[in-house]
Amino acid sequence: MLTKVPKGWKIPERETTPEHIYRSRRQFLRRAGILAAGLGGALANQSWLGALAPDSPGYQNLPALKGTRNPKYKVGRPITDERIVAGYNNYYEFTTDKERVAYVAERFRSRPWEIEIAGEVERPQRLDVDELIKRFALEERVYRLRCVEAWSVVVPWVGFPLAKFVEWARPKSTAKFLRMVTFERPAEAPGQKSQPWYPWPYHEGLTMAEATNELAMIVVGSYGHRLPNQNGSPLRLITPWKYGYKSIKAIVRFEFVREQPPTFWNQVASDEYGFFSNVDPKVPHPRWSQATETDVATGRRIPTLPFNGYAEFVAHLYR
Ligand SMILES: Nc1nc2c(c(=O)[nH]1)N[C@H]1C(S)=C(S)[C@@H](COP(=O)(O)O)O[C@H]1N2
Ligand SMILES: [Mo]
Repeated sequence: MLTKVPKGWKIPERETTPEHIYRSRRQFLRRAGILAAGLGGALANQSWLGALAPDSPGYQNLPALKGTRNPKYKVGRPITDERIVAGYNNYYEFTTDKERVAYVAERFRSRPWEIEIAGEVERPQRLDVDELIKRFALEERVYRLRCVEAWSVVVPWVGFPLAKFVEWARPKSTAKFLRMVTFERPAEAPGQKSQPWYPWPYHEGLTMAEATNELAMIVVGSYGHRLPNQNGSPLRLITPWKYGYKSIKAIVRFEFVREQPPTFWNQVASDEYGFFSNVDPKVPHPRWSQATETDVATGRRIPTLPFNGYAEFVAHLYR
């Protein structure tokens, strides 16, 4: 087990990938004869913006999408430059190289897109994503996003409260959890084809109390326009008090279920990624500390806050 926290803010991939996944991936790649150099050296602090390709694709020409700014949720940090949020992503369906996701996802077709609502609901249904979005008043909320790999950004999301969606979907009283599932299209998402050891499609879950908490949001836009592919177009979850991997992208199915559903990262490494995954600076990841995080905009290390700064809204859920 590695216990050392890397100095540079970029954590080498071998330290953030569960050990057995890292090993089986290398074996797979070696067998396939395509083991790339990868594992780039740590970038010097502060050089982040300069190191980014001048403008990664996918976000410049999207249709405008405005929401009424909701000033209730304060972050105490500037909004992160959009070039970073649209140019540095985790989206394993496409690639594990964060700086390449925008390029690999550029031609992915995220419309038309059908959403399925299933399980313990009064009326199971399928509908077009834009038909769904039309039913809700859009808000803009500026939230922190804290990845389990100890980096963070601040993003102006556009969307609506997940609680409103749940109310509209009319779950039965037997619904105890909300399960969400991402698309499975390996022909268009090379990461799904090249990484067969992952339990695709990506899937996540929340308790009904979490899903109806005021912070949980269905996000359909960012920075005043439609969501770019790399950030989860056409529709994703944002749960800002949890590590980023709970915020599942490109959802195709919402399923109300009776039992706690399995989740993608928990199935991959249950000792490292739990069901709740609330941000907690006091509980280290088995392979690195969670006490601080790198603000990707500045390269500076800042303290990590309990529940990512949202304790007043959610701590009561876990007492
Ligand atoms: N479907 C899907 N959703 C996902 C992921 C993924 O690989 N696939 N990565 C998660 C992780 S680890 C993080 S940190 C956030 C990153 O969101 P962003 O790229 O919009 O900043 O998306 C989350 N949602
Ligand atoms: Mo993450």
